[in-house]
Amino acid sequence: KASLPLVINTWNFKNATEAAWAVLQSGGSALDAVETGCNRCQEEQCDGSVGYGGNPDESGETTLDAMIMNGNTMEVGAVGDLRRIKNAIGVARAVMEHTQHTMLVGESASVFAENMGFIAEDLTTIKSLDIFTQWLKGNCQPNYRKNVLPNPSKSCPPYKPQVKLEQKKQLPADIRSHDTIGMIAFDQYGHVAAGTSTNGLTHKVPGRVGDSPIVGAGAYADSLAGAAAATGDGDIMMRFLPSYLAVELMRTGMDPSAACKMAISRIKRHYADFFGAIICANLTGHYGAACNKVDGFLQFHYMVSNGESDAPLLKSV
Ligand code: SD4
Repeated sequence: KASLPLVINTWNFKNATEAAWAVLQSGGSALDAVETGCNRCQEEQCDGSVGYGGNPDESGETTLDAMIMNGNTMEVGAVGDLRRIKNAIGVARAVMEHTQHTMLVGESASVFAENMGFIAEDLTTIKSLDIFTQWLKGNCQPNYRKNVLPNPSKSCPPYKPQVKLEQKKQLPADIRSHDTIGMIAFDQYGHVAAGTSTNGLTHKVPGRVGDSPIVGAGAYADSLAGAAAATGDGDIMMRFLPSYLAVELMRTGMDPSAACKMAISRIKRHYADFFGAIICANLTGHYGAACNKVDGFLQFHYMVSNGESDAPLLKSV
């Protein structure tokens, strides 16, 4: 049953849903709800793949990607490869509200954040250091490189090119290492917002930015059509702008579940085994989700709050 207001987010990040819902219940805007919900995950380091201290890159550093979109004004703020600042979605919102720009990246994004009053601190934790050292000690594979490039890490043996088949076989294990929060919210004023926050992929090549801060890929919102957010293998997914596609399909009147499925199958046509999922909702409060089942392995969980029950509902597809 459809009902508004509404909050939906990827994965079973229940505290984030509750935090966002509380904002809407107290008369806050969809934008505030999305920022608050995603920030809750950043603070709780949801699944180790949101916020500080997770998924270190090849050099051992945790870097963050985030975006927020106001579906009424179509303003967007985003940060990619953000370093040393914990509240990535807060910085994304500052980009939206205090600059003429849409996206800032890397070291310069961190300097901007510091100038805006965000505290600079090391995002490395004992856990992320441990993931990094285990990786150095272990197979030390520079993931997410196709081949030929030498491994720059002196402690690692020379990089052995991987064939595509081997990369595919690794997929199920990788699923655990990427669980971005993507959230969409509809408030009582008819405003729609969407946002994401993640620390990306483990052992990524430094400088790598995923789909999460890319408008139309990680998330999209339009108060005249609906909103969507995606999670999964961003290197593949950002090539297809699945969140934009889902919203555009809903604009034509397509049911949200069908729109999500079509956004996933568009990617699947080219990358049958990609890991990814999407959530979306239209202006009447109908929502849906879809994921690519790699060998039937993946069950995608998401959370919904729309006043139909006291606690957020855990859904899966
Ligand atoms: C990325 N899309 O950086 C993110 C990771 C993710 O579920 O969503 N994992 O590619």
